[in-house]
Amino acid sequence: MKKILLSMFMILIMIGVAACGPSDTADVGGETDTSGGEEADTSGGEADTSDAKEDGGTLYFYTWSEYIDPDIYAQFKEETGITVVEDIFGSNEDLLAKLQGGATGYDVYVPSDYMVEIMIELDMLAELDQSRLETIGNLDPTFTNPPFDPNMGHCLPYFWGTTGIGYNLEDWDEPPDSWAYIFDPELASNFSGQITMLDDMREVFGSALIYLGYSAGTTDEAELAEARDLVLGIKEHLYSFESDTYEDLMLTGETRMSQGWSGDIFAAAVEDENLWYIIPKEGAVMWVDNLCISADAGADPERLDRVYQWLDYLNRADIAAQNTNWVWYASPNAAAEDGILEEILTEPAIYPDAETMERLEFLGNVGDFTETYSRMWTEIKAAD
Ligand code: SPD
Repeated sequence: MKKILLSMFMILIMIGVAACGPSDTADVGGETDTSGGEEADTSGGEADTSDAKEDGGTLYFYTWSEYIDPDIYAQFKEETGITVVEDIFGSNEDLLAKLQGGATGYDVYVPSDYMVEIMIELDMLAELDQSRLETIGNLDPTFTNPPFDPNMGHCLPYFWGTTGIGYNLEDWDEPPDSWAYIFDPELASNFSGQITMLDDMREVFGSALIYLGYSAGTTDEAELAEARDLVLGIKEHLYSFESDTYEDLMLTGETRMSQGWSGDIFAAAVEDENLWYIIPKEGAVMWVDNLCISADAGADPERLDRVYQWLDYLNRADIAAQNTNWVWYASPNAAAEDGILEEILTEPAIYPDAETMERLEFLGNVGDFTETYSRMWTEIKAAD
């Protein structure tokens, strides 16, 4: 079963991808301004820090919210003496805008597939020296030659997942099975003011385009305009566009349905078993997020040394399993499988079956057409 799934994934990853922060400037690694970063809490972990290693320096990690078991920071510091400072972005476009706005000092970024391709084109990433990673063999071969980063020339795959619908079982006799529950104004009105969509233009358009029967990475202006109008048609029923705390809003009951990322909803379901997640029947966006080295860290041997220790640590079988069991996303780390919870490995909305995989699509790099996405996204955001 797993083999079929992986070959489906390989086909998707080969055809799908090929087809297709904060705004202030912060020198997070510099001595003058560390405001862009937030030091990870390394004091609350279980690890005994009494005989911790001597100061191994600091590594600046720019990632998505709640995308790592926070205990890992303390464990890593205990083993290496390196302090990891975490900073958060909300979308791939936020990450790029922050860096293009002049932010420097980050050592490792976590962009998704299409953004890796863009960042490589823009010379923002250092090349990956796989010979410096003892754990490189832990990865499932399905993930080691992605078209957005041939032969992992720059990045290591971190987690993968899908963008579907989070809902509350209390509200449904039969689970929702379609994007219509969000995009059909009449159906959405049943939860008016209690629905969130991601604050992420490619994700919002991607889901809308799939619902309309188009490619999630269309470069056809008329199709994109149709998707924009679809979202405008249900905007009055949205609570907000929200990417970082939407699962918390579901936990408090303030919202009842969300366009969301698989692991976020399943991790929330650990706290409230009434929360659940589906991949709609029309299909969904899938993505692979990656650990990538910043170009400036790549030019500094001391920083690079810390970076390889961090990448190797996250890619260790036991740590990757621990991390997966906290974030509830699918792991590309084959060696971690023995340590991953059975309910994660067997959940078809986390590791979809072959039939579902056929309905998944990568967003893809749309090149200069990104400007059209941005313009129409602004029109959505600006509308009353
Ligand atoms: N908690 C945030 C998890 C981030 C998941 N990746 C998003 C991919 C967007 N294309």
